[in-house]
Amino acid sequence: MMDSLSLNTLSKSKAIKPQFDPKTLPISIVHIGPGAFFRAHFMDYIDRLNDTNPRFGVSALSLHSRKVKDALTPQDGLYSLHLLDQTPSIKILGSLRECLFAPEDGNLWRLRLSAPTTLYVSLTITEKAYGLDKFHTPDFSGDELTHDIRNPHHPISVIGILLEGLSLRFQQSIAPFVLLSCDNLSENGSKLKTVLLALAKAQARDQDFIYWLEKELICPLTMVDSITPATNEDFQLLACENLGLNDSWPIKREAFCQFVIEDHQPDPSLGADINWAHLGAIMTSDVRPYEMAKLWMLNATHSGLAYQGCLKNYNTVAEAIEDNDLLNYATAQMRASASLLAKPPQGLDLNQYSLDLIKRFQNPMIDHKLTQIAMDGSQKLPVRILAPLKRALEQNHDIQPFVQVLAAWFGFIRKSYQTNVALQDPLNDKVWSLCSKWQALDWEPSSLISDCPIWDDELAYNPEFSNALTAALLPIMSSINKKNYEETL
Ligand code: CS2
Repeated sequence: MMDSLSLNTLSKSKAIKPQFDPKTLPISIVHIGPGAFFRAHFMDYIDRLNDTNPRFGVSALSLHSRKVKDALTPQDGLYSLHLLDQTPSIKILGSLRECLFAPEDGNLWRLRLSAPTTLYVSLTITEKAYGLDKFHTPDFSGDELTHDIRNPHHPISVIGILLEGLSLRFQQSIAPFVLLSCDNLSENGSKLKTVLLALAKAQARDQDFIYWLEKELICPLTMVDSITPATNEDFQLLACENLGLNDSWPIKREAFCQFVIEDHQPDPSLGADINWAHLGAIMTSDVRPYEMAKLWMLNATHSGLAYQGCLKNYNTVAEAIEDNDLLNYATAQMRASASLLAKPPQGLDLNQYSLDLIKRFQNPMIDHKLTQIAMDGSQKLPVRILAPLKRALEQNHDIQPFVQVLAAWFGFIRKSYQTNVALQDPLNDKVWSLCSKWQALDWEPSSLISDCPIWDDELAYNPEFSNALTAALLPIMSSINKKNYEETL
């Protein structure tokens, strides 16, 4: 029987190990939402930092599930990271010092967020947790945020918890932590700050506190990139074998990893002085060109491959990109998106970037499930498809690839509806009901386009858009309806 990974057994593994003693790391970072992406990306930077400057232990706070706490606490916070590329490598990361679960660790999260020694709070909470509507303005109608407006001191949402932590600091005259959003949103840091301020106002917080937040809270924009498939059982077995120890939650990713951070550092005397550039991050005064290139080229194409690939019954991105039609789609998508980038990142050749992205998608070691990318479409598509689509309409550019993705998204929803597979999307009731009418062979999609909850009337009633979407929908609809019809015979 293999030993389980922990501080006691660490030396038995041949994997690369932390150069620091995890036990002695002080906690100076709190991370909210410790999913696979955070453990693959942000934590790798922090582990490398601690190898030379061991001051940055991380406390990870989960809000909705105790799975991370249950898996990693018995392992002393250690877990293995597997870089899957031509030359695979394994390292054990040691910077995660504790895992908290908000509903049962209320005192501890308050203590961590208000401690003067907590210098950074980072987040990977996905698009839906930001409390923004389709116009990107704060929307507090969701259950958690509605609860937090009434109960500011007993919050359950990420935004509410952050605000309560910041307010505890304000009361004790402690400078705010630096707040690093690591989610795939355009202008993630400024959106986060806008939502925090709006919630503070909705909770009728003290004016001085609101002013302090406005003035002192630093939320740099970031762009994060590294393809990180979810861990599944097969990978876990293989990972433990390669590690020589039982790891209850190993993480895998491609070797490519990018972190672009707005160069907006606080006063170094406050201690939040991580030299991100030394760790390989790009520091820049303008993150937007990076984030737009990545969202509009990588993420847009990912979603396109996910919905079209699922309709063709492929499982992974690597499988989908082998299909010639989908490869052609991906190339056209990247070309269309690239042509809309007003200001590409300095020194980035967009042609080469497209070729590199295709190579990354083809990585046979990465079994990136299309269904993982397909989830939360109502939250992801506005950022990666609708934003460039609107620009394409304004500038009279090719809208075909964007429209093709939206048509495939509807097809994907319709197929899930038909096969009774639950749709993982916060707006699933709304989008399902739209597609439920999609039964009759002669059904036509105008109501689908006018009632879709993810875009506004301006887009819905744009004839160029609605005609193109109708044309792209017809073959998908008739093929799904035909299959449905044949199955009922
Ligand atoms: C993907 C991203 O799941 C998705 O929506 O497009 O998670 C993608 O893999 C990452 O942004 C890559 O950095």
